[in-house]
Amino acid sequence: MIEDIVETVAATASEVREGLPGRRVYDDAENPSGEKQLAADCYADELYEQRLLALPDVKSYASEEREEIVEADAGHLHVACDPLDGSSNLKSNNAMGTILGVYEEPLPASGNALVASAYVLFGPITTMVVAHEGTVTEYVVEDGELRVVTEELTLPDDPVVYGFGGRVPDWPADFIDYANVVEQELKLRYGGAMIADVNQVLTYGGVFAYPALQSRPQGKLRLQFEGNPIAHIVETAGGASSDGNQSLLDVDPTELHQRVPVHVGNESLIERLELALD
Ligand code: P6P
Repeated sequence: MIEDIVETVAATASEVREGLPGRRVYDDAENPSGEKQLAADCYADELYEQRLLALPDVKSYASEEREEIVEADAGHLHVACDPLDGSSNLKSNNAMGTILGVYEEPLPASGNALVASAYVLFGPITTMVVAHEGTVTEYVVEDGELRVVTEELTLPDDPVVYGFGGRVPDWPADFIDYANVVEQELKLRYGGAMIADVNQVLTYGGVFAYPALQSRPQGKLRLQFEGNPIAHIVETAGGASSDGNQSLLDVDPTELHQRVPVHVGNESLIERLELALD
């Protein structure tokens, strides 16, 4: 069940982290989103596929790093994995990690079909955040083992930080207006790996966004692998999410690698965002 998946991801993530040195080189390949793949991306992807599909409850494995879904013979849960979110941070030795969504329907699926979501953050220490059955739990991961450090993680009421992706000249005018106001109220925290930036929002309160851009109206982040799981975690922690109009969990799934504008954080900041984009 979910506990087996969480424990397997924690153990595998430790192995992935240990294997990062020496894998900072780019392979010749690209992922389905047209992004260059690091040797580390492929290494992590193969490990997660192997370990997760070996679990009896896992029916399929989908990854941001591969076009097709891999099916197992049995099981009823469908996992969507971003094996190394923010892998471009490997070159500069900044935080990154793994995102996992566990859906009870075949992919592409609505975020409302998530039964659990998690990320493993490779920061100064390795932590794991898991949303399941209405609660968010934070763990420290040591030698592949999980130790609970926060039993019911909730978003702080008073927002402190913000982080907005993309380039300012590429933001639509209505998002620029929203950003100009938020920048007067909060502190900038943007590090180029969504889970590290979202972890700051969950810790201090605030908002993270990778908005729609003029050059790419659907933004950069993938709904199945990034938007849905992170929205599930933030909403379970008492926050909100939006594609600009609605909760990310309500966005219609049309294709496995579809992109979506991502905004997550304190409810008041997300409400203001939706008003600004109206
Ligand atoms: P940019 C990492 O590549 C990622 O998918 C997210 O983790 C992160 O928030 C975003 O893209 C960073 O994008 O354009 O700032 O490099």
